[in-house]
Amino acid sequence: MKKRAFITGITGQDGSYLAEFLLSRGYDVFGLVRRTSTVNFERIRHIQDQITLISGDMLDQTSMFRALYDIRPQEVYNLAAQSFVQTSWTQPVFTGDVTAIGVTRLLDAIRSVDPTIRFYQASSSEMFGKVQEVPQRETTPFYPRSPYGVAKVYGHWITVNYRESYNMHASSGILFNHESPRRGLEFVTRKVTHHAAKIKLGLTNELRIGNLDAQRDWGFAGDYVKAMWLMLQQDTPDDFVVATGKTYSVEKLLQIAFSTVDLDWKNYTIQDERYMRPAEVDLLVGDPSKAGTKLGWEPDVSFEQLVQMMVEADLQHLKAEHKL
Ligand code: NAP
Ligand code: F7E
Repeated sequence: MKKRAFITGITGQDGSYLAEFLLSRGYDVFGLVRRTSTVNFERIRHIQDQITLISGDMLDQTSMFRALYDIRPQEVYNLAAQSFVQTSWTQPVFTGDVTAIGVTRLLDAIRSVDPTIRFYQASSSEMFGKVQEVPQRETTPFYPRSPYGVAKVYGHWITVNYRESYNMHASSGILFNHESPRRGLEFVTRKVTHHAAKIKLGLTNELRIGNLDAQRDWGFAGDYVKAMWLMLQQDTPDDFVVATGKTYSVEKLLQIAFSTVDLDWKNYTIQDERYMRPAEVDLLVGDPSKAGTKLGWEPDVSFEQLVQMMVEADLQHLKAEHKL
């Protein structure tokens, strides 16, 4: 009998890569989708006939309970979140409700329906925020710097708590930034690669951006979803940092993206206060050695390859869209 996996956030970047990965492993894949007035299945359209979508919302526990009761999955991947850090300052309560309390709703629904279900929580390097140690590892104390980061700390600890209170197979992946051509346009990598491609094609002539000094440990989302799956294949649940171990500034990102299309980023980039944050996370760099040793996981795609892949994909999309 095929294994059944249930993914919340299946319409998001990671959800789409994870669904593809699980299909390739022979799973029956189910995904939670919330009601929207226009359909937003762009990232999963190519696999839509191979997966089953269930209507529900992280704010509505009844819908989660019903989904779990109907599907009876062996594995649940909780990827749903209000995931954009900047928005978490303008919608702090909503962010807490979805990204923090939503985790409890789901864990408790699992506990009621079938406590043997294996659970993955999408924790984040944003929990390290104002970093207390470099590089950051599983034992580094948290110091979140945004309502999003605070919500993720809650989600992380409630996952640990359900594991310890109810002996559930609940694991938390502390993933550092991971990107792809399917990344939302508001995140800095995709914003930069999309603009570099647009400028190259003559569709715009400027990029407005915030803090150029922030440093991030950026990897490829396609590599990172494999680590999620590996965590749920272990005999015992645990927490793992998933990262590349290398860090780059936003300025370096600009250099690589614009040089991919033979342009100098300095000629097109304007710093704009609107993209500065009330509290910044200056430096993130993870130590993925535990994931390497215990899961046998390591990333395949380098930062340069990632940025070039994203610029190439944006060029292709834009050419097709504008019939160039
Ligand atoms: P994403 O592209 O923003 O996707 C978020 C998903 O959550 C979307 O499918 C979204 O649905 C869904 N969602 C939001 N609110 C919901 C609600 N109330 N009910 C049901 N679904 C809801 O995020 P991602 O980059 O794939 O990240 C996946 C997870 O990993 C998130 O939890 C994120 O916080 C976490 N994370 C991401 C990174 C990263 O660098 N990408 C790093 C660490 C942790 P709609 O399509 O309807 O909006
Ligand atoms: O910002 C700086 C910004 O929005 C990265 C989410 O997936 O990863 C992501 O959170 C950095 C920050 O991602 C702009 O100030 C400069 O220092 O791409 P970002 P993030 O905030 O790191 C973590 C791990 C998650 O868990 C989150 O869900 O880039 N930056 N100028 C800018 N950022 C944006 N968005 N736009 C700018 O114009």
